[in-house]
Amino acid sequence: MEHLIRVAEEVQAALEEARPVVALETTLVAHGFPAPAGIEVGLAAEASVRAAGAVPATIGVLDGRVVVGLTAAELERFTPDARKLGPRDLASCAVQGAVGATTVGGTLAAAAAVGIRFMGTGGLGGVHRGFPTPPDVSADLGVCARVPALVASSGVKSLLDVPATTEVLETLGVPVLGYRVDTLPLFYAAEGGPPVSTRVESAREAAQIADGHWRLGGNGILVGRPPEESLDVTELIEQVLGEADERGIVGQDVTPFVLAALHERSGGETRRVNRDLIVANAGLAAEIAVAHATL
Ligand code: PSU
Ligand code: MN
Repeated sequence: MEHLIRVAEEVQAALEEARPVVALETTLVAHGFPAPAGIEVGLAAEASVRAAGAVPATIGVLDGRVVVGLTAAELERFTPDARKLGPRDLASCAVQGAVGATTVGGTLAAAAAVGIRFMGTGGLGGVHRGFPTPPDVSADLGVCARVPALVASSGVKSLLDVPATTEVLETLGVPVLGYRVDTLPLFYAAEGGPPVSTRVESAREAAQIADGHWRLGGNGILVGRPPEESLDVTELIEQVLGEADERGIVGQDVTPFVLAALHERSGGETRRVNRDLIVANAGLAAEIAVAHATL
């Protein structure tokens, strides 16, 4: 596998000694924030994982290999022209020698290949609103069904159909745990989402449930943690989605367009909340990974 995957020494040592490791994605670094802000967010998420006592493994494709544990200098290469990689794209990108930023699904696929079971991020991909033709359903959901890993998040991407996404997660057998909440956070907003399948009160409880779920043959688990500072941008999101539609913006271009417009019209508020929740979720993923290592 070495010609295809490169695992950083620190990550490899932690995995061999069964110490906690948390995977982090690069799509949010390259495409989630106006460049170069994503780099700072990625580094802050790594620091948050370390502060909670785990080893961060930021994942992306570089120089013909899937890299698990990017250095800070390598992270700087994840600019907006990086490819956005879902699980289907990892091998193609490596073979073609392009720079590839992994989504949640792409990151989990690579993490699973080396035995990492925890990840922190902003929001999971899911079912897009309005059931357009052709439909747009994130590959993140399929990977959650196939891979034994826990993802700490603030729910799913704000522009999605959140109830439809939680229905699909139920169909796929993916537990949706609310971290000290009864409903799945709506990314920027703490309240108003669909009910979670189980509320948990601590990182240890989430780790115990993950352990049980995996022993029973289950795979992905989504943990939803509300943002510290709740922002209601429901109407703004609907307005911006309408504009994207009018302009014929579809597929992978929708998220960057929406995030940029939200940022601009909220006077930078959405970007600040987005950054802070990513950093906090990385820390929660690490707390759960640490608890899991001591079960
Ligand atoms: N949430 C955000 N910004 C993002 C993403 C999620 O607020 O950029 C990214 C994540 O990497 C997620 C991906 O896995 O979007 C899903 O994209 P798609 O719907 O194309 O699968
Ligand atoms: Mn999509």
